Amino acid sequence: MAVLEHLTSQQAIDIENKYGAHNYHPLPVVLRKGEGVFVWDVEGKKYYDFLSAYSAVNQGHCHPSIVRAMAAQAQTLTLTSRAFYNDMLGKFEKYATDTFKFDKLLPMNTGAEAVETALKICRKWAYEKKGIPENEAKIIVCENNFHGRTTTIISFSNDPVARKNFGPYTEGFVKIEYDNLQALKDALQNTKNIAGFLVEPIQGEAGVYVPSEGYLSAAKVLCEEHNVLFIADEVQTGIARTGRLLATCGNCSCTDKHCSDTPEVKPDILILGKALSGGAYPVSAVLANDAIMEVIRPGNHGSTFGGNPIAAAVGIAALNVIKDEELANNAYELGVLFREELNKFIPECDLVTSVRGKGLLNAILINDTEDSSTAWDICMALKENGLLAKPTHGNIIRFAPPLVMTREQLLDCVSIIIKTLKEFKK
Ligand code: IF1
Repeated sequence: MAVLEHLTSQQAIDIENKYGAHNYHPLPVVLRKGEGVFVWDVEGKKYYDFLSAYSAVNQGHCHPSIVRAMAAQAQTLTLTSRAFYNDMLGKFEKYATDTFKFDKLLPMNTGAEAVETALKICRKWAYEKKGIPENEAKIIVCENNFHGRTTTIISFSNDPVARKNFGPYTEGFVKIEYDNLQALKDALQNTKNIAGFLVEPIQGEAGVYVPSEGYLSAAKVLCEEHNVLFIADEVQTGIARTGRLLATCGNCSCTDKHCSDTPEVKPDILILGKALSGGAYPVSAVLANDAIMEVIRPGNHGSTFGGNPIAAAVGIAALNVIKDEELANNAYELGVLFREELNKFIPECDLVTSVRGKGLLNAILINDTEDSSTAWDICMALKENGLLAKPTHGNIIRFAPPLVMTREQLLDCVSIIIKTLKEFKK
C-alpha cells in the first residue's frame, strides 16, 4: 500500500494496529476532516464532536482565524529555539499575562510539561524563598488526579494502569482526598516542609467530579495561612470550558457575565494547555507573579519548541477567539440548557442516574458497574447516530463539545443523546 493512498476506515485502523504502539483503545472511527463542531470520517459520515480532543478544541475545529495565524507564521518563521529571541513570543506573553492577570508566563508545549514546570518552580521557590531544607520539599496532590503521563506525574497518580511497572517513582508528594478541606488542613498541619498544593478545579478523568461550592477558595485560604503555593491545573478546565475564562476565575478582569457568580480564587501558579492553541498546535504555559517566577533563571528550565513563533501566533489567535466570540458565556448558557434538558429525561430512564458538570464540561453516570461495557456500548450507539463521545472510568460518559456550538445544535445533540439512550438495549 502506498503511504499516501486513500484508506478506508478499516485499513486505517489496521495499519495503526500493525505499526503503532498499542497505548490507546480508540472508538473505531477514523476522522479526516473537522470544521467547527463537526468532524467527518473517511467514508464521509458527519458527526458532532462531543469530546473536543479532551477540551483542546474549545474554539471549534480548524477555526479560520487560528488556522490563518498559524499558516502565516509557518511561512515566515517556525523555530529559532530560545538561543535567540523571536518577534512573536513577547507579544504572546504580554497578551496572555494581560488576559490572565499574572506578571510572567513560561511557555512549554504539552500539558504534562507545563505541570512538570510548575512542580519545578514550586520546589525551587520552597528552597530559595520559603527556606525549606534542600531535597525536603513536599507537594500535596489529590486522589484520583490526572495531570499527565511523565514519570514524576504518574508517581503521584493512583491509577494502577497509568502507574504499575513504571517505578521507581519520584518522591516528595503527599496524597489527600479531593474535595475534603479537613484532609488538606490535616496535611498542612501534620506534614513538615509543604511547598505547594496541586489541584484540578474539576477532576476530569475522575469522571467530571465537581468539588463542593467554596472548596477551592477555602483551600486557597488554608494554603495562604501555611505559606504554601496553590497550583491550579487548568489544562482541561481552563479557557472558557466551564463557563468562565478559568474555573478558578477570581480577582480577574475578564468580562464573562458569569465570572462573579461563584467567586473562586486566584492561584499562585496557573497551568494551561490544550485550548491555549484551540487544538491547532501543542501550546502550554505556566503563569505566576514575579515573586515566584523569579526563582527561574537562565539554564534552570526550557524546551527546544516551547515559545516558538508558531505557538505564539497560534496562542494569541486562540485567546482572541475566546474573547471575540464570548465563548465563556456561550459555554455557561449552553451548559445550563444541556443539564436542564437531560434532567427532564433522566427520571424516565433506567440507564442514566445523573448528569453533572459546569459549563460545557459534563458527564452522565450510567447505571451499571464500573467494569461493565455499557458506557462503551452507548458511545458506539451514539457514534452510529452521529455523535462522538468517550467513556471515562467505566460507567461515566464525558460530554465536552466545542464551545462554538449554537443553541439549535445543542438541542439537536440532546435529542440524539436521548434517542440513543431510549433505543439502547444492553
Ligand atoms: C490522553 C484524561 C482528559 C489533563 C490535566 C494535564 C494533562 C491533562 C488536567 C496533560 C491531559 C488528557 C490527555 C489525554 C486524555 C486526557 C484526559 F482523560 F486522561 F484525563 F482530558 F480528561 N492536566 N488530559 O486533563 O496534558 O500532556 O496530554 O497535553 O490521551 O492522555 P497533555
